[in-house]
Amino acid sequence: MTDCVLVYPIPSKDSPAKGPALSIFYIGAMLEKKGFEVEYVDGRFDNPNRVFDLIKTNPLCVGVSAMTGVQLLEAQRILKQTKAINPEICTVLGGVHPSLLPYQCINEESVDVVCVRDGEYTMVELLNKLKSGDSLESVDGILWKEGAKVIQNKERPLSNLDDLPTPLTKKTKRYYKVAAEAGQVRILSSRGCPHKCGFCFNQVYNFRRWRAMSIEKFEEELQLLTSELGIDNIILGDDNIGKNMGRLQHICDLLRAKGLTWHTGIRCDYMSEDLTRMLDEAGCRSVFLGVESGSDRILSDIIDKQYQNGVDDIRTCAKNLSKTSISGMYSFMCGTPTETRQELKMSMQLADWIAKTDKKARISFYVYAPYPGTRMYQAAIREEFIEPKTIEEWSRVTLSSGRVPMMENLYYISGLTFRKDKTSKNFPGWKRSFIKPFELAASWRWRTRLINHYWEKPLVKYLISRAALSKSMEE
Ligand code: B12
Repeated sequence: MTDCVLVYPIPSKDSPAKGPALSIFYIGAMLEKKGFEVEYVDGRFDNPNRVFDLIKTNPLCVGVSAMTGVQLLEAQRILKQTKAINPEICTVLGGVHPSLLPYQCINEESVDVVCVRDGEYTMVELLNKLKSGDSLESVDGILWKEGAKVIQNKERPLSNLDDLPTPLTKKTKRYYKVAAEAGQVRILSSRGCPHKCGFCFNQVYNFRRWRAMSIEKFEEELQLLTSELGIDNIILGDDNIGKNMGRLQHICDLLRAKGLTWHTGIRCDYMSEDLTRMLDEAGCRSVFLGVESGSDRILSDIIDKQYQNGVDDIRTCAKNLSKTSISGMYSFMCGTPTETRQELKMSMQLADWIAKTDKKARISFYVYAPYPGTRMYQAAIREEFIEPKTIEEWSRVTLSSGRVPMMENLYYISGLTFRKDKTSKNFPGWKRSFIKPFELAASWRWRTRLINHYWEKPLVKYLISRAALSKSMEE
């Protein structure tokens, strides 16, 4: 009999991400190791009926993962359906969003338990209690309901990564195979980050603590992934891969020895000439860089990015990358609290400079989305952000939909101007002719900075959503 169904609802309607759903696989691997019967559902790949067929087998528990945005609404729908099928099944909501807003989430009628932060040990203890029929009062790291009363148990310390079984198991392998085919297998060598960027979940979720697995454990997991999946390409999904440079060098040695090409995210100020060369020689082919802004004031006073030389650190990074075969994905964030029109123009100027300096640069402008519990959240509320009060309202907070329409315009205009890689994937071959006129118009708008009245936007949005839909149907 199934003890637990773990669900990863579809995270976005138009994202091509096919990476493994580590949020539930880590938990499932621990449950499997402890002898529980686990089934997995990934909303991106499984038949929509699978989750309900599994719920009808009456598992002890249905655990659903959610981050802020689209995934949250889908999570709510599944939890409601679970209760409609069998109100006796214990429903658990976990993930980044419920960890940041546990009280709002536990007040959802269809949620019995909210798991705060890491779920591996919490779920083992919870399932043991459900099996024995005992009270949940001694399970650390949860909020739960006793009748009409909400009870918050003791906080659970963050897990030691060396104690966690690898998320690739016999049952998760089929999802890993999809990721492998798409070149999107992800591995984590550490979690958390010691920096204090005011928009990031890390300051609240990980208490700005960086925790790493030992190099031996990393090597073991890497070996398992490469031998089981036959991959020659991997993504290091750490929040901060460069926190310990000696360790990163060790990781580079391991990746090079395996002949893997790889991708990661890294802070711009870490990208010295030596480090950039080291990554290049070790097979790194792309890095995601949180540039955020071209204004020193925004970087230091609003975000607190902790760059010693402000925007100059970003320029140095772009110059160093331009001498290598690594492609940088430079991510800007517009609409941060107190950002002026002039400062936004500074970001656009920096983007132009990067595009000229580093020919392989890919550049995206996202709209700042205020996430609960973060330092900049209060500043956003002081401006004009209306605090969402329900799961439905939170599900509409995304990185492309601006509170100010002009910001949303910039997301599409910069995308069509600088993300030819994305456009050619979405509109392959002759299909490119549909979007071509809008690409030309967007480049002209970018150059002339005419971003206020973007009358083509509804058409562009329509074409992109159609392209994403037809691509997912083809696949
Ligand atoms: C990979 C990723 C994605 C992928 C996911 C698909 C995939 N699997 O490849 C994609 C690209 C789709 C994605 C999209 C988005 N993402 Co994202 N993403 C991440 C990233 C980088 C890693 C997630 C991960 O695998 N973590 C590792 C696992 C092990 O950690 P975890 O998820 O926290 O899970 C643990 C606990 O939370 C808990 N847990 C999790 N689920 C559950 C469920 C149960 C039942 C229980 C008990 C416990 C539990 O236990 C787990 C194990 O310890 C994170 C950053 C991060 N470090 O988490 C951002 C992050 C999760 N994303 C975020 C967001 C907001 C988004 C968007 C929704 C943004 C938006 N609003 O538009 C978009 C989706 C829309 C779009 N246009 O693309 C935010 C979430 C913030 C928040 N407040 O929720 C993060 C934290 C990034 C950030 N720095 O702010 N994302």
